[in-house]
Amino acid sequence: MVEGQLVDELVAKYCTTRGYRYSYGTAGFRDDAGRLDTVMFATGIIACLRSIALDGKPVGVMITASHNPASDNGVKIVEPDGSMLVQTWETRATELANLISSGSAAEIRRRIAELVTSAADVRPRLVIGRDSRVSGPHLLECLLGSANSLFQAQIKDYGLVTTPQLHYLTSRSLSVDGPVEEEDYFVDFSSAWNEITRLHDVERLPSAGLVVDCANGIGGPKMHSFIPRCRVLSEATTVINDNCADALSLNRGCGADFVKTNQRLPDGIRDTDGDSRLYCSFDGDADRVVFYYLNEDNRFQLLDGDRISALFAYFIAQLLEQSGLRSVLSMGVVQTAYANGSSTQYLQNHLKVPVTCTKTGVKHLHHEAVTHYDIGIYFEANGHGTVIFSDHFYATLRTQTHNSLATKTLKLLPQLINQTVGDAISDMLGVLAVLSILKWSPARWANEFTDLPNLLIKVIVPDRSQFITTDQERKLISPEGLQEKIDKAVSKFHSARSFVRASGTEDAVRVYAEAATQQEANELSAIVSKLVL
Ligand code: NG1
Ligand code: ZN
Repeated sequence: MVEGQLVDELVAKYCTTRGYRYSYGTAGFRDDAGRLDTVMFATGIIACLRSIALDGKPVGVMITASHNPASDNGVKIVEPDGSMLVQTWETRATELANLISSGSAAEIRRRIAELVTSAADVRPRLVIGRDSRVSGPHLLECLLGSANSLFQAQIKDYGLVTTPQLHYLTSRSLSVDGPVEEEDYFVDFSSAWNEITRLHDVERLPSAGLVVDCANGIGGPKMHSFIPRCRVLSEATTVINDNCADALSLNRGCGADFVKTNQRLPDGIRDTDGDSRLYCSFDGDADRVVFYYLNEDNRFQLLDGDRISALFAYFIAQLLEQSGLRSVLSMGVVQTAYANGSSTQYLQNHLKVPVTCTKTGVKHLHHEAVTHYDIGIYFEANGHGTVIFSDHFYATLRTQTHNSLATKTLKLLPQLINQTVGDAISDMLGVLAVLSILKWSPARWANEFTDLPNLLIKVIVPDRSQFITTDQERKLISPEGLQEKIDKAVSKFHSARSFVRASGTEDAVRVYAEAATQQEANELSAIVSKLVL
């Protein structure tokens, strides 16, 4: 039985940000860091209850606001297998955070007592990590306030880690008896890289070096720990924007989101640097990556999530063909409506690979990939994604007695790719391995197809909840009549497409427009943006 007085004391101490409305969205809770104390306290309770409901299995908690400005923060809960929190529990998290935020002292006391006493007599286990934001330690304290005082949880705090490291370490804590350390992450992925590059006699990258922009986030120090363990890369890689001690520089003028949204080089790279190098940018918590290079005219060329999907699909289809497994193992790509139309055409018509479209948010893409394919490749255009391999994939490869180079490579790929969630470091290794094996320069990779010109912008509207979509967010059903107007606008342009949806992470709607020329895409975007206001 929990003492009412204890609850009162804890709420008074840790829940200082009351009176706000919170929502556990696509990326967990995310807000200005100064508004999150109550959310963290509530998340401590929900994470412990989730672990108890799963018989004390380790549940992950990551404190991060990814690519958002340095003044924001957030938190998300990770299932013991490393996947995102199941949806029914997201609702519970939202309800509890709002009750503690806005309920009376008596209501809060009653609800928390109910939750704690109805839980089975199991000691919960939490695996915790945070990105480099200065608000992290304080928010962690609020989370521990409930997890320790109400549940006496068993806690493994990994301190500063990337989001994908936390997912990986959570799933390892489930599958391994004994201690799991951050070192395991470094060893597992660097060993896979060293093995696959040795197998293919890779001695150099197919570009004059690699430059990695770490968004001045937690990816910087992690890359410095990781890269020296990787053959070839240790000599070929330069890490920039790695100053996570300068809190305010996080995601500012650099990082995957900046590069993708502005379609330009980040701070720290000049267009006079054109020297056939391959560049990539991580976001603030290193779960996204986009690549780029400077072409012969020193012009910036982006290689985004659509390109990464296409590269993996091309390479794995070739391996399946070579090992005679193309008809035995199903492979498909999952995209969102933001995928460039050319990439979808390329996959379906050129590579003959099935493509499915889902709602925005990696949990939707992940679910689709797991449900439909033995090899499910999914990337959002912004560079967030991974490749996942089914039990049938592993079982099939175990029965392959003739180990050709292609079969050996297929066996190694799942070890190189962090399957729990999109991971900038591991996705980067995957891309570099494929490019090195194929001996493809960045320009050769870009040559596979030409993107349709497009524009993605944010429009601030009075109430974004009015914008309700259907058909995987490609069509609006509310506000009434708006979709018909958008369709009419689209019909005036060539090879055009446009859709509008409310952002799940910002108070705005997003307008996407694509057309045969950049001018047409811009014009279409301007027309649709006016329509939504
Ligand atoms: P919203 O704000 O719902 O569009 C953005 C990204 C998503 C995803 C989430 C989580 C775009 C268009 N949207 O979602 O792909 O990454 O953030 O971080 O890039
Ligand atoms: Zn991120």
